[in-house]
Amino acid sequence: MSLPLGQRAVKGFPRFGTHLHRPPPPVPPDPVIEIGGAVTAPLSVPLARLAALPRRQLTADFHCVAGWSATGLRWDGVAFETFYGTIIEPALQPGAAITYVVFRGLDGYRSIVSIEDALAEDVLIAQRLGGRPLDPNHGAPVRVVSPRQYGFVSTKHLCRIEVRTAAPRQTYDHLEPFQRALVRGPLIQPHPRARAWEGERHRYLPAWAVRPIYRLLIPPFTFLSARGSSDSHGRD
Ligand SMILES: Nc1nc2c(c(=O)[nH]1)N[C@H]1C(S)=C(S)[C@@H](COP(=O)(O)O)O[C@H]1N2
Ligand SMILES: [Mo]
Repeated sequence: MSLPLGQRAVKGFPRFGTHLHRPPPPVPPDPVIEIGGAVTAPLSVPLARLAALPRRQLTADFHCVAGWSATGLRWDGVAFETFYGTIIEPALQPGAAITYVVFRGLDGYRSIVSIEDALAEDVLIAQRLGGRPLDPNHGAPVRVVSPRQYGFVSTKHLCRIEVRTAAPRQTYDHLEPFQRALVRGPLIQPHPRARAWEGERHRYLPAWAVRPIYRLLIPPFTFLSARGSSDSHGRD
């Protein structure tokens, strides 16, 4: 089994993210995916509609930019390509040339992906992991999975998709003040394509320069994420 350069396999699949210790967001009783941006009118797609679309299964490794990889994850859901072609494309403003997609989660998180990367055949709106409905820690009710890109692209708790005709500006309103300070500095500037096999960790700096620094983030992020995880509720 081989991994992209600088990645180390971990056992299992840790909860990890900029959410840190915050618990996963509650799932609304009738979850929807809102569609916005360059569409003729905003759409609200009930998740129940996914059941009518062709299913896509995928077994893939998951690479976090900080340097850990979870291996052999079995996902099940709808290919984003299928969702885009069936639901988003018919709603686009006439003549709109979509270049970017913004995925937003119920916790306010967002990832920005070029339309080419988003439409890769292995990008999924995942509903199941390892044969079970997605649990809150890993993105219930549904999440994006883009296995060839670093994990920060794979927005959990997906609730909104925006289609854009120009590069959206990065915003960090979902982050804690200290994280915002980090991303305002030069050290953490996500690469716009984030392809794991190309080592696209940082927008400007080479992978070898940021790898040892990013690796330092793994223990605290893993610890805090586990503390806030849904199965630690009621304990301590
Ligand atoms: N909604 C949301 N999605 C998110 C994050 C987050 O904080 N919130 N973190 C990202 C990062 S950095 C990683 S590595 C993966 C981790 O996914 P996991 O918790 O299922 O392991 O989720 C990504 N998607
Ligand atoms: Mo990550």
